[in-house]
Amino acid sequence: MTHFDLTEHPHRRYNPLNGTWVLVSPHRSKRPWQGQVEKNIADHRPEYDRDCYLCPGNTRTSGDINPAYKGTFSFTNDFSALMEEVPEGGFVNGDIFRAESQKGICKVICFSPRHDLTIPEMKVASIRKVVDLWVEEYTELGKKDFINYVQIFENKGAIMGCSNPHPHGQIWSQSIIPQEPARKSEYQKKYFKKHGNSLLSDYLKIELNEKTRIIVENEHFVALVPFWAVWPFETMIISKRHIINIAQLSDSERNAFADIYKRLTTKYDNLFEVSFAYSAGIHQSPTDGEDHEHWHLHMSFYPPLLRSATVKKFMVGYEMMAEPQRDITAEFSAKRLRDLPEIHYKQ
Ligand code: H2U
Repeated sequence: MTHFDLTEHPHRRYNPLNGTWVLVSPHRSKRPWQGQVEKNIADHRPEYDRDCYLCPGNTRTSGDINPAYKGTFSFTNDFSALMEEVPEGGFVNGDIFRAESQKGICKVICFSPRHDLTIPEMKVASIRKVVDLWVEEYTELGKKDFINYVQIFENKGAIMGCSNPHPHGQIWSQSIIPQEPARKSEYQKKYFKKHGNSLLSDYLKIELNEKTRIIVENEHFVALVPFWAVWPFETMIISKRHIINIAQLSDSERNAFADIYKRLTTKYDNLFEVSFAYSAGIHQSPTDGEDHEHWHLHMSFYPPLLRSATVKKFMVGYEMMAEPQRDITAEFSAKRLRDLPEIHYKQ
């Protein structure tokens, strides 16, 4: 028997941010594969679409008319999952049945007036306006008494359930801290108490030294495939400085965030030469007024694609019944993304 090798042998990897595990089976990527290798799904969109409910000047389903916006634009979701006016209360029946009422505000944010662009195709200066809007919304929503957590996210691509290709994201804010950020809060807090540093500051030090999982970096941010990634091309953008939320970003950090967001998503598009689908979201400190010095701002990207423009990873079988599993290693995925050009394939 040879020595254990992360690139050869089945193993489990631990996610220190939420205490979960992923099974990694690198030997399986050597098995024969006869799946599709197609690319270039044609996607020609006009700059303005009169049927799009997010384009400037158009009427939404609610009857509201979008302003003739030139940069970014946000509005309260006409079909909000959470609402402001909900009676307090809930339902408890013994230790088994539990329900609790939940208040919140959901917003839609348009990244650009241009219907045909996506983040990797936008200019850094325009993406900077998206970062500014995130900060504004996080701050304003977070100030409200009944809002204790603000989740900023982007669903990109029809396979991720995105209903409209116009570049946009969403913000759901609510009165409790939902389970994923709550777990991340708990694990980061434990780490911070024990080590006196944020978990992601210590993690970044090792990654910046090893370099095997880094895709791109700039003065203030690093984009990498985390050691514990579940999705084949899962990535994270982590701030180099220990900041707990986007409201703490300096002017140059806001520009750097826009820069790395564009560079990472350009690599994504270049991977299979297709507009790369993902769900991405910012994890940061809750807005409940408590002390959150253990939090470290980061943005996670979960793309579903595995081998080509259409071959997707499914979370099925063992993964639904037991725990997540991947074949290609995080290091392999990072190298593939790192080695891609930074110029968008459509240019
Ligand atoms: P997704 O495509 O990422 O699901 O986001 C679009 C959101 O836009 C969706 O949540 C909202 C939907 O509720 N929407 C409006 O608020 N007004 C409309 O006129 C159509 C869709």
